[in-house]
Amino acid sequence: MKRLICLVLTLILLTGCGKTAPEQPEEENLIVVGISQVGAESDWRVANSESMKSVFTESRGYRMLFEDARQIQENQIIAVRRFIQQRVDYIVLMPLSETGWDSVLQEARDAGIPVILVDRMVDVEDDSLYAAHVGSDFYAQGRKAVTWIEREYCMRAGAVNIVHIQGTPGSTAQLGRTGALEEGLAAHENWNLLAQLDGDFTQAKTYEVMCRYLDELPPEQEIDVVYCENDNEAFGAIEALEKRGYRCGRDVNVICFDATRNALKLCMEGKIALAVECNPLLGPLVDDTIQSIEKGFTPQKHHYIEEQQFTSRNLTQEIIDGREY
Ligand code: GYE
Repeated sequence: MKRLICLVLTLILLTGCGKTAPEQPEEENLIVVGISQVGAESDWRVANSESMKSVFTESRGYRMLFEDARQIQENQIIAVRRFIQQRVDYIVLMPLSETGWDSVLQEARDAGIPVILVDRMVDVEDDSLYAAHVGSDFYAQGRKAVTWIEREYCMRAGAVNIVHIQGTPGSTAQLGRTGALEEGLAAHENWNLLAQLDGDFTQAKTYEVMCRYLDELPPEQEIDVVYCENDNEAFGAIEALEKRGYRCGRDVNVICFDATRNALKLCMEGKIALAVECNPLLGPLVDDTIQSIEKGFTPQKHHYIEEQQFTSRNLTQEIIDGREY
């Protein structure tokens, strides 16, 4: 009898009889998404990764494979190849820099795996190597900053002295933001580029290069604007400037991109003059793109999100408290 009960119980378990409908999709129905992230160099990047992780969950029908390349493009190429071998359904790639992607994207295409680019772009001859791109217009962001400088210094007859701290060389965010500033410099005779430094989008590197630069600067040299290509560079620059006695918001106007919560706080305090928004919450848009491909549609090739800009004039505590990142 005992044996019989055991057998019946086993059969019930095996056939799933008596079970309520599973809440989660069956393992084999999950859409497998391989994500190759640049790294964790900035607050923006961390928020971007969180956004992906909150969307690509099993309860939402996904299995996510997440690889952090630690700011090394070669690691991303290896990750993409691994995803191809694992026969994932989609590859989501946040490319470190624009060049060097042709062969690995070709391999993904040969394997029939759609690649969705997030945040930055790739510079490839054949744009059918990726299915879609979701991100920001970095040149437009740079234009906002340049327009702000033009307005702020429109009455200045003498030089406007600018220190430019660049992001990771060759990345779309660097190219677009740098491109806009360089155009501004060319268009205004009195804009004087004091230095162009590589901050690699990190606080630590910017602090280091900025300290070194300020140490070599003649004491009488004025700095009007420090154009930082992201928030974390601004944090490092402010630290270095204040250490050398500069008053940010009075002697020097610090500009940054991203506008994450910590930058907005500094903006409200007046230490950051302008924070141009760059929205990292791209997970839901990537999800929409995948869902439309699943339904047999061709997704929009480029999806740029609308963004704003902040100064102490339009910022409120409410905006800061409501900031998700
Ligand atoms: O501005 C910066 C990051 O590509 C938009 O990369 C991204 C940039 C962002 O590390 O903080």
